[in-house]
Amino acid sequence: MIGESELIITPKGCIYHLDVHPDEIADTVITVGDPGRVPEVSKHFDRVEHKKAHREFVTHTGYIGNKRISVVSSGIGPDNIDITLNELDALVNIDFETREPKAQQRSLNIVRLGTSGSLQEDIPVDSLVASSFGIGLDNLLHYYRFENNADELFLLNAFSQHTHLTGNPIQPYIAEGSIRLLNHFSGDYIHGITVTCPGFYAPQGRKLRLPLAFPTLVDTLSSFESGTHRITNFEMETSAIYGLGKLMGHHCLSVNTIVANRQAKTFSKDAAAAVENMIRKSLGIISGL
Ligand code: R1P
Ligand code: URA
Repeated sequence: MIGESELIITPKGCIYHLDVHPDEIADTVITVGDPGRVPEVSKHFDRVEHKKAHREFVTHTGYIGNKRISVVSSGIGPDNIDITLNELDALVNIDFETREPKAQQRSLNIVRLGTSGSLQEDIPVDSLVASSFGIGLDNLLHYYRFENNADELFLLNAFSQHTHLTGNPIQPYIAEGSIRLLNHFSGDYIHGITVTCPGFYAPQGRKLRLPLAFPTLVDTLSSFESGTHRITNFEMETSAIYGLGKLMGHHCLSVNTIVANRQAKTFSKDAAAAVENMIRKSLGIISGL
């Protein structure tokens, strides 16, 4: 039995941070960083049956046709993904009455619809990227017991050799997204490796007033190549979602609208319209999964 301090259930039977009841979550979950993006997604639903909001975690569950979909905001960063993924998993895979894992485990389809910075000059602002792998420069996954498959290990070794970040005191990790979901996102979606950073400024090579410990970070990431793989973009959640999702048995994909191009030094002239384009296109795919 999982203790009251470990699995925290509110008096209304909801999970602690998301404040969502097990009946209120669908098997298809869209995660977004920005709480304000949740209604931008759910406005496309045919009907919304549940709306919840607690801290940065806003959840709407509804239907497109017969497809039940939840959209949940995680807030910014891998630390929030620890909360979001663990609580989503608890909602579907732990019995809140007995406080025991359910005998039959459910696998969610989890699709992140985020924003991101491009690391390649030929991936312009307003384009869409779907991530084959997430490489984490944060440390979240190091708190879980995690084993890489051969493809992940090969890429991680190549990345470590190229960047010399390992032990620096950064310990990069890697996790693969769902190949099945990635294959649904083709055509307009550019595929590539996404690097996840534990911050927006120095951890993404942005210099305002403070000197950078890794001033060549952007170019080092942009110039990485291994076979047909390259790093397309960076942001702040993908590797944590891929790592935890995989450990929990969920199918995860991260899709991002490029709002900044760090090589061309450009920013989208209308990021809201570009994000709306991602939402519309992606919901067309997600509702058919
Ligand atoms: C930083 O501006 C935030 O935007 C990106 C980053 O991952 C980070 O969360 O994603 P979202 O737009 O989904 O929040
Ligand atoms: N989100 C990020 O994390 N980085 C960017 O450059 C743009 C959006």
